[in-house]
Amino acid sequence: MPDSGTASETRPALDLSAAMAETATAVTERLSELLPAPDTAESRVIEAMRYSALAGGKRLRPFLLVHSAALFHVSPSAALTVAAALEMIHTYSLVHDDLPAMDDDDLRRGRPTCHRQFDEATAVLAGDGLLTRAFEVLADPVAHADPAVRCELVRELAEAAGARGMVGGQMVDLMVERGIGDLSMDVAAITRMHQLKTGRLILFACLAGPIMGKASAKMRACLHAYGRDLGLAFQIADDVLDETGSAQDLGKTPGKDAASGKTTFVTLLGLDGARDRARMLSDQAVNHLDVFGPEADMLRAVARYVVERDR
Ligand code: GRG
Repeated sequence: MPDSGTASETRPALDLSAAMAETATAVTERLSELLPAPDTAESRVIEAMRYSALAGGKRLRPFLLVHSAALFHVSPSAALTVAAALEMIHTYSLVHDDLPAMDDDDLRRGRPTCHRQFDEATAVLAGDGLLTRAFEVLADPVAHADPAVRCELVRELAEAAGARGMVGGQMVDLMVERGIGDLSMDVAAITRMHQLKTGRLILFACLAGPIMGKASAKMRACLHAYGRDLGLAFQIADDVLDETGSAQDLGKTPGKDAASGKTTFVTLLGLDGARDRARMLSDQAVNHLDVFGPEADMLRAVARYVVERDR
């Protein structure tokens, strides 16, 4: 008789970094296919879109999307297409965030920012091009055979990226930084701002799979709770890294929050308090996956990575 063992003894070893590298390569290839460089007068804007979208990054959102979709037996190729659309939106937000009118940054993903490499107007257009191309991709049958599912993906992503999501969070962030509207930031207010600015796209990454797999309301609620806690844990870890990370590891300029006197989870909770809060949220995210068996182990592992990462 085979040794029955415990569940954890018989599970195959997880290699999170290999799995993340595999998704990163696959999504970069899909982005390259979805953003072909034309030989026409307007090719400069596509070149700028490709420059930023193919530059790398952790590809965390695609990883979450692909692995939560796998829980519901979604076609891996369709999940990768939706993940590429999401990464286009994420990249557009970074390109626009780096502009002189916003954060005025020189370094992103270890390379000159889009407006430094090209010029400001081209970077605005590249961001616009990525934002709109993402929805064109989601509306295409390659994203999903069922038009009702495509419609739901479009609606969910538009809400996550728009004024009731990431754009709204970015607005509040700028208002606080520039003293517009006299907003004061306590833990509750900063939590809400980051749930919009960073959390909503991460939440979409975790919800797209259950939407594509037509999962039950109960399963959807579990992934929703996981994505919400993970998004906030990710942002708190980002605040910690801004304080402790290096430009080489992060591929962007660290220490900007402290230099500008910005209120962050670190200024409100202290470094140790912020780390504890991020770990607590990551544990809580993992607990929301209790309805799943070992098939959700990659999502459990990435929740730990999000708060222990150094880039
Ligand atoms: C301009 C509409 C608009 C929104 C900008 C996302 C954002 C909103 C600004 C980025 C500024 C920032 C540093 C936010 C903190 C968290 C965050 C989104 C970090 C970047 O995401 P990563 O670490 O980046 O996943 P990579 O390069 O790995 O994809």
